[in-house]
Amino acid sequence: MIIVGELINASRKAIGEAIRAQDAEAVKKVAVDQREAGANFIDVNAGIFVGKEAEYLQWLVKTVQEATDAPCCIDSPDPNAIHAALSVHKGTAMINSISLEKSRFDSLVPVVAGTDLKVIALCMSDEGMPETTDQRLKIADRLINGLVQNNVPIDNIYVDPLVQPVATNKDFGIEFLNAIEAISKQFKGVHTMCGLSNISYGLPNRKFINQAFAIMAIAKGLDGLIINPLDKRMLAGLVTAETLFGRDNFCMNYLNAYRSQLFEF
Ligand code: THG
Repeated sequence: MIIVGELINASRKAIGEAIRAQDAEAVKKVAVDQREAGANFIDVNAGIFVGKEAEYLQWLVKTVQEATDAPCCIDSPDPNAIHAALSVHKGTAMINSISLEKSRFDSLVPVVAGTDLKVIALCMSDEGMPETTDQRLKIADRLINGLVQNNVPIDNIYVDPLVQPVATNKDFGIEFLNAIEAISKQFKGVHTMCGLSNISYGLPNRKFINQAFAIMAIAKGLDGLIINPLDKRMLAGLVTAETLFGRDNFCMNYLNAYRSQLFEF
């Protein structure tokens, strides 16, 4: 399971303020806390700063890398901001994300071609956001093939089928879950990744919904999550779900998590 820590996102009030004030210590603390909680990548997102996004994203990458050894997951819909952030990143970053939108695809394929960068392939096209399993599969197929043909190893591709709020359509949960299952089965060796919180948009007690959804997605094969790694209840649920899904020899991960107190709540 790959965990991407989501907390360094300018849409969160404290982070937006820290970026605006160039408060490196505040950002570093959130990076270190997430790394110590088990994050494999630290997501960095400065998307609210129109016109300054590239500059701020570069600053976030530098600041995070001064504080931790974790690589960044560079989160922006703007290829230029991603280019800028990558130019200062040390080691192997994850790009969040490429999609089938033509300008985004054409701009980012040359960046990942023949490299060892990890890349999130977001199921979105110029026709908009997919709603059904089938629409997601068609986009995933074109994205995976396009990347593989450009010498991106399948093991470096993380397909994000795109979570949509279940409050707007009762089938948005199941269509996403079935997409995870179909993608994992049809494209052997590819990874899957998702941000969870959209599923609960507009509903009360969102944490509870996000956790239930994460566990259901793991039971369909999901192996990457963009989450708040400081949420111990969420992490306990994820570790347990992986053990139950057959990904934990001799229940060692479960037992280690129990003993380490990392997952106590
Ligand atoms: N897929 C991919 N990337 C993504 C997403 C995705 N990046 C952004 C987002 N979705 C995941 N990141 C976050 C970061 C922070 C929060 C949610 C998702 C967050 N949300 C608070 C909440 O849900 O209650 C509200 C914000 C706040 O704290 O003020 O913190 O799907 N590839």
